[in-house]
Amino acid sequence: MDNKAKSVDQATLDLIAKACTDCASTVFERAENMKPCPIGSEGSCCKGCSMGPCRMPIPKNKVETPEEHKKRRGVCGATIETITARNFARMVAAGTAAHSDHGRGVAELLLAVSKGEASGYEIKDEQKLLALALEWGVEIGNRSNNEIAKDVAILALNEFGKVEGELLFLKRAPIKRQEIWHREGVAPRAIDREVVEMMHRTHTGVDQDYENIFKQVARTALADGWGGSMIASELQDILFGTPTPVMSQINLGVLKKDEVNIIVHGHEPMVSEMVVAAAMDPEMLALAASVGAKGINLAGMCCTANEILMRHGLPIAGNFLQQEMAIVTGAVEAMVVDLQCIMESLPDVASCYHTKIITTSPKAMIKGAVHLEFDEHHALESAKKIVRLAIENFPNRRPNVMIPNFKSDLVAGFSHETINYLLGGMFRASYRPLNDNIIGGRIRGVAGVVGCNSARETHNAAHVAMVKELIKNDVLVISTGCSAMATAEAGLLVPEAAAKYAGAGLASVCEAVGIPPVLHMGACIDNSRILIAATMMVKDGGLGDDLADLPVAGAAPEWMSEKAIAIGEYFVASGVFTVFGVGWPTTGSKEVTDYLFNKVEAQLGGKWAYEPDPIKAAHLMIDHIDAKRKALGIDKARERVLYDMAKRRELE
Ligand code: BF8
Repeated sequence: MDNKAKSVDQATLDLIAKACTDCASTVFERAENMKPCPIGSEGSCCKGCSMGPCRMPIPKNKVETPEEHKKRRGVCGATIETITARNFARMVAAGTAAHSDHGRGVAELLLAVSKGEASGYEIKDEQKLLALALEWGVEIGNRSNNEIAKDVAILALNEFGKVEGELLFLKRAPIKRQEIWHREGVAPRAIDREVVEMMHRTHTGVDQDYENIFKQVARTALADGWGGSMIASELQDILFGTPTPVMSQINLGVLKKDEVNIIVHGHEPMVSEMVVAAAMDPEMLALAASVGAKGINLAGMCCTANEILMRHGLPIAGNFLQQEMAIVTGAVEAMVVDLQCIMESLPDVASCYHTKIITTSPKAMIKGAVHLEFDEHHALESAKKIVRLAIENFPNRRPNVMIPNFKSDLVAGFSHETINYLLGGMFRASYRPLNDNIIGGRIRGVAGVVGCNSARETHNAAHVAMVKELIKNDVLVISTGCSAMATAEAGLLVPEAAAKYAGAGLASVCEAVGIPPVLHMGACIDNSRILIAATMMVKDGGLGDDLADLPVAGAAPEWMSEKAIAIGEYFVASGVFTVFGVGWPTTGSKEVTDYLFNKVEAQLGGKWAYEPDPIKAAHLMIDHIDAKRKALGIDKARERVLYDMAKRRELE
């Protein structure tokens, strides 16, 4: 691949070139040297036992007869349908496990805080704690926040392994959606149980009916979206604050030449929240000055970046494919990582510079990194150790520093509470104005564009092209994860982007409310916020009585992670049409692929699609939105209602 085709972001291109000069090997180079296995990528390889691996690709250049298809089996007799379904199912189980184990960690921290065993942390959003306590039937009365939080944390932890009943958050969904889950037998019981059962049923010789496997796939993914991820988002808001709009900047140009640069990378905000506090500590600032630095500059990478952006307005250095690039600048004193989406190559890249890679979790160590295990019971002390190590590394900078002069402004912090408030005002917070604008036709529909970068595609290209096409066609975009960062780097996350890129209807609403056409809702676990926002749209009325009735669609145009597959599956199992790009992992079986792309809709209301061209994919979403508008009877032009401030006051 020509270097220019590796990214649409100039900062990244400049650093890819610098990495070559510095002899640092990066993901872009490795992707060129390692072609994807054609059999594995279509899901046709089974390595579930020692009789295989059995490789059963669709015969090339040849139409398979039914007889030949029948014979296409693994040594144990498994059909290609079972094998592709099992492979897909295990991706969903892994993705769900990752998000949910994160959620469990937050619940454990809340419990420790409530018992006074985690100094440095506190309950930042009392309102949200009380609302959740009320929802879960925890007594409030005259009890202290800590007493209430303790009960909430225990109930949250119980969601992972409870013996009876279903997940508590399922009750948040529209009634019709809950009925569909019960009708189809996919309502999740306990989070760990669904993951364990998924792994059991995909073991050799267990579930051998792919449609039955997919029931458990849906149940497992729902245990992520309406379970583990939702617990993580809710409890993080309680502990660290519910996001409200913040301005900040993104891209590698946020690094500073004359300051100690620390990058926090990964997913769980427990570490990064304390590193933020430690970096502001006068003792640390004095230490930085003593080594000749003008200050301490903290920036984020991947979803940890989204967490500290949403709550502190701290800048983002980049998304998934930019993690090595940050080190290649030569200006990063320390990259502090916790969990997930962390490239094992980081210490190797860092060996060409002075950067220290610091691992903090006993669950995720890397050979060649410095391991400073984070102790939540003495969090600030742990964080100071990390910051101190970074500061002491500042004098070791080598001469090969190059910080690209690229960064973009952005506005983030659109939790569903914030959207509610922005649209409806403090006294009548609601999604009514959004629904009215959808019914009236100014906003055509809503798209959730989420997910990763993939080194198999031009970095950020599909995110930016798809989102531009959607907003041009009056589709409001809500975004999370690396996708939100991609569009932020392209300048789409500022209110002015509405006038520049959005269709006239969407632009007029954005202008009246003062929001960008792309709303940053947070990290990947915060896709659960999208589920809640969609539920609120149903509950506010006029757009049907189920999530599947809404003129909405989802997409992950540059996905790479198993977590993305779990997210896509819980979108689908919640009734949402969801389009993925890059590649599709079940193409080894036409029958399974047809089930996911078509047949599943009759059962769950949502379905998958695969379209690598982002513009075509955007139009699949727009066509779906239009079909839903037609079914709702709102496809004809109607009186357009625009709720500006005067109109809102009138209502009040
Ligand atoms: O959880 S979008 S590359 S950083 S998996 Fe990873 Fe994908 Fe980025 Fe966040 Ni989500």
